[in-house]
Amino acid sequence: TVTSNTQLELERGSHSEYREEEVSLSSDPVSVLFLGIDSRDSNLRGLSDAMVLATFNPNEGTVKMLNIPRDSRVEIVGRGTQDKINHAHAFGGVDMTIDTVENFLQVPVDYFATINFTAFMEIIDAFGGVEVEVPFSFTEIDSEDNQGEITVEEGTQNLMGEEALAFVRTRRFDSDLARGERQKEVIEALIREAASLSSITRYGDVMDSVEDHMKTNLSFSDLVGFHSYSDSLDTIESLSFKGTDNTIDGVYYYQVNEDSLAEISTRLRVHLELEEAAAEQS
Ligand code: JXD
Ligand code: MG
Repeated sequence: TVTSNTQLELERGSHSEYREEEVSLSSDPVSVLFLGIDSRDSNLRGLSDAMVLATFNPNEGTVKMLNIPRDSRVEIVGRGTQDKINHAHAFGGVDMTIDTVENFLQVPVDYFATINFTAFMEIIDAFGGVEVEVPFSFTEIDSEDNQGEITVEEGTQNLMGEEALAFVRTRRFDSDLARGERQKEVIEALIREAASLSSITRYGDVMDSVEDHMKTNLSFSDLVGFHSYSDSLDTIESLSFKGTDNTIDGVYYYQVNEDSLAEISTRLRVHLELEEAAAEQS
């Protein structure tokens, strides 16, 4: 059974402060925040260097995914300061991270899944690897930060854990924004796998193997309910913010463009059926 160490209740209780009642992954439009922590050990403390918010609409059978750049300058809810969004996790764990993301986007975060390097590699290996489009050949540090240990070749590749981790971590050949696109590509592949019938028996194995290296408020029955998407899942739309580089007192930040923030917030709220789509312009 899936028990255990991976399950975590949020301080807020059963539902988001941005909702009136509890929702369910199998029957309601919901959001899931995927967090990748830059650590290996089981305490799951550290910076959330990978942040992807996915919204799922079962009425349409559609998914949207937004990467939140880790250097985005936002209000850290509970501290009242402007800081990089990935610092919320170091200050106040997943609770502060969710409060901060909700306040920034004005969108409820219903579920979360937090993993570290160890869990990421175990999940990818349990799924038999992940097929991605590698844009250029590169050599990177491995999961223990040993230099030059991992080489990934350009082209369509099925990457196992170590290589897949290098693929979602590497940024020095392009940028943090570009690796955010790679993170969405990997999550998309995992979502498609998770929706397919053959992987259902693997949920238990995956959840057991990751143990202390993953925390989530998704239950096993939530994951099983996710199969309601298996027939209909054709479009997974990828969303990205527009923004500018901004250095303040020598510290680099990403400044999300306000119009872009408002537009994406509205699109996610419409997808979650929290508001009506604006009438088409004729
Ligand atoms: C050292 C030096 C020096 C210091 C500092 C790094 C450099 C320096 C030398 C060595 C201290 C450092 C750079 C983290 C980057 C990330 C996070 C990735 C984390 C993950 C992967 C997550 C990916 C996803 C997540 C989503 C998936 C899930 C799974 C659950 C989903 C399922 C599907 C089913 C779902 C449903 C049905 C709903 C099961 C949640 C896609 C865990 C992006 C340097 C690099 C790489 N050190 N790093 O080297 O350190 O370098 O080289 O010797 O002492 O000064 O300057 O900066 O760090 O950018 O990246 O390393 O990695 O922290 O911060 O360039 P960085 P880093
Ligand atoms: Mg880091």
